Amino acid sequence: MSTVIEDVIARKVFNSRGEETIEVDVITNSGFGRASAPAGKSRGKAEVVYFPPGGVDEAIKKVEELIAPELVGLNADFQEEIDRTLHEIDSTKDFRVLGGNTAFAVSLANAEAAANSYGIPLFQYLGGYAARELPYPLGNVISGGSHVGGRAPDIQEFLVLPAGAESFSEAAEANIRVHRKVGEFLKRKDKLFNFGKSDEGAWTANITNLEALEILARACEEVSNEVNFNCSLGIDLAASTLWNGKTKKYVYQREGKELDSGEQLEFVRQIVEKYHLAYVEDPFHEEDYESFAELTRKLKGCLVCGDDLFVSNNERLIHGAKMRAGNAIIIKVNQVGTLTDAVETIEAAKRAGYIPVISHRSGDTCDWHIAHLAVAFKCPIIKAGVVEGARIAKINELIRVEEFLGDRAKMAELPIV
Ligand code: 2PG
Ligand code: MG
Repeated sequence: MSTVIEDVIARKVFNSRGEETIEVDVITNSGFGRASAPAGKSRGKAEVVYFPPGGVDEAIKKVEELIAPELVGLNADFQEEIDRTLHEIDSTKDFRVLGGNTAFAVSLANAEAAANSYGIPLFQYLGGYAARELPYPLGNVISGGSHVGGRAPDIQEFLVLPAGAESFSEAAEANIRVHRKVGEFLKRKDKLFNFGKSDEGAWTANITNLEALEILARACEEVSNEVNFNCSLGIDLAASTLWNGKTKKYVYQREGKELDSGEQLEFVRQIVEKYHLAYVEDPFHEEDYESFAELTRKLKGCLVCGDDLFVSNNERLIHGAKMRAGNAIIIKVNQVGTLTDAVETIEAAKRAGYIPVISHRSGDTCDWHIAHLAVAFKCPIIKAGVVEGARIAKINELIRVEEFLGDRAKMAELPIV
């Protein structure tokens, strides 16, 4: 058995939105790994640059001409060295030379190649024998905001979190029941509703924010009674996409209202209380650490999660943690480029008492790596959608991981603070 890298191959493939992306194979003496990069639609300003000028074609050239020659001969199980090499070749902070998505695909393919060379699953290779906790799946049920536009609600995502489930498979099934029920309720409410879905497989409908919350709350309540455990609600406001920096207002286009920061805080606080939300993501725009901190102080029993705020970046997290801005952080590896960067942020988040939530992107591929990262690095929540091919690939992989672990499998602890 040897993990020495023999070849690194890149190609152009497509994500679930049909956008071009990069896929990389890493081949070792005795193993193989493959990863393709996802893409966000509502991106944080501080995310790395996805591709170099020239796009995916140029990124493939960078792999062939710059990355492969440096990596061949190195050991795939020295992940930090591989990722450091990517940083050294690139030499910019935001991966604008190689492209963050190029680095992502190489980094993840390399980790998988190392695991495969040892003949063990990725989560065990990265997390060791002790890695045996399954995350709770946080799933998007109704879409709005910049993911849909038009007559959809202004809030980007209405989510379900099956917080009381005792196994991952039960949790995944509960989410699917909620999703199905919401579809039925939407049809009953609006005869023109045609079961349309967004990129993430969530329903798209001509309803207001509050109507979406009402419908989701009713579905969660009914499913909770059917499955005998609690399914909670969550939202992702993706508030940077609502924010108008000139007028300093959050613009709710569909509802024709504009809120200043104080009113936004009050609006969020009221819906958290009314619908007993367990999870609120990006309630304020990406530079407003202060409002995040104020809301976190005011809410009890609800995770306040930063996505565009932190962009999985260690420095931004440390800055926010000093003022207790939020108590959870979205981890999307392609916001920072490499696995090592993401792991650093996860570790820092845990030290600061933040809950790491590992997440898909709205344009994703059928890769399942994030399922393994959640178990390996003990992230108690995975945000990966409920249905749709690229989402279900991650959910189904966690069902397999749970089966693989057998009696040793247990659900993560879900601290709702
Ligand atoms: C988000 C994500 C995923 P995108 O805002 O959390 O749901 O969206 O990938 O478009 O950034
Ligand atoms: Mg988000």
